[in-house]
Amino acid sequence: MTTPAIDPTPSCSLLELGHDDGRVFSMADYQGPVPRWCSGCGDHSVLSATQRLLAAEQLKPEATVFVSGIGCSSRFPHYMKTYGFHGIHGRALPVATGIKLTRPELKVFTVMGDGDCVSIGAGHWVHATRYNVDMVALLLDNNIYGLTKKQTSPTTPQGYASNTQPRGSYLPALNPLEATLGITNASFVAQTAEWLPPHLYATLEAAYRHRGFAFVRVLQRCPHFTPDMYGEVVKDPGRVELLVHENGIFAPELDRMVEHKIPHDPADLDGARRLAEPAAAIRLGLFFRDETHPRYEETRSLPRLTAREKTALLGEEFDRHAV
Ligand SMILES: Cc1ncc(C[n+]2csc(CCOP(=O)(O)OP(=O)(O)O)c2C)c(N)n1
Ligand code: SF4
Repeated sequence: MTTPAIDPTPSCSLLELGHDDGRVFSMADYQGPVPRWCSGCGDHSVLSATQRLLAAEQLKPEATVFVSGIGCSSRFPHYMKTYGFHGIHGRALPVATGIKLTRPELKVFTVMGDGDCVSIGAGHWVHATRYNVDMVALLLDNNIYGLTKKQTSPTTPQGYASNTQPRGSYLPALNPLEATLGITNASFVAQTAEWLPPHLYATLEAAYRHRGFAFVRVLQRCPHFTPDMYGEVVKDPGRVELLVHENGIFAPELDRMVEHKIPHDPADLDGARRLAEPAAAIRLGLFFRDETHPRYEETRSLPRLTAREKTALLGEEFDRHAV
């Protein structure tokens, strides 16, 4: 845990949390301790883009929550000066879902590694996508288990040697974009790369503004264990293809650098699925967005009770069954 304890009976009302109290936040207001990630780790870039976004959107630190599982990337909440929950490996999404359903006024961000999200947490990833609860879900995909020292992950390219599969990963890599686009009720699917800050920022911004579950796969370098993974792509913008559309993600600085552009309307799910298939180039942009999909929080209306009231009701219920 990184931040002050949450009072189970909040003293401020929902109205007060949303009220403009005249404070102005700078990036420093969101910055926690100096990160302990390796030098050159792509997680640094995601952290600073996120802090920039929070400052641009003037999110109140006390009304913002970062939830993670376990992994290098999951140290993220420690480095934010907001509320945070550094949870259990693979379980970030159920925790984040619970927070958002209980406190809908909070802005919720979930940060997961590829092991966390598409391996041990795969079941939660599928159902969180379908539930479409309003939050930003970041998959920081370095194609390896970093914290546990270069173990093969589901997104490790076939043939890539690791400490658990030294002769190379046996199976073709799982494609998180194709998989998410195949889940019923998926409402926002995007891909970006941490070494392209303008695109990373524009993607985070679009995800934050989406109403629903915004799934963003961030391609992330792990120079410590997989320095060769993205080497050529980082040096050569010719290996990147940008999805472009008036309703897509705009990063004008990158538009000038990247020659290869593919027109793609993010409302076109079939087109998105085709573009998500493995290709020679890395495709970045907004694959799919549809804000008309139902969100789970809209389908249920629970009375808003304090923790004390809930405990009292639970006590009454138990009493009914006591002999
Ligand atoms: C239930 C459980 N199983 C396994 C582990 C060991 N473990 C910790 S982090 C991790 C994988 C980390 O990889 P990833 O999620 O891709 O994040 P990264 O470190 O690469 O950012 C594993 C297997 C654990 N902590 N808990
Ligand atoms: S091991 Fe890799 S993912 Fe972990 S902090 Fe170092 S560079 Fe980042």
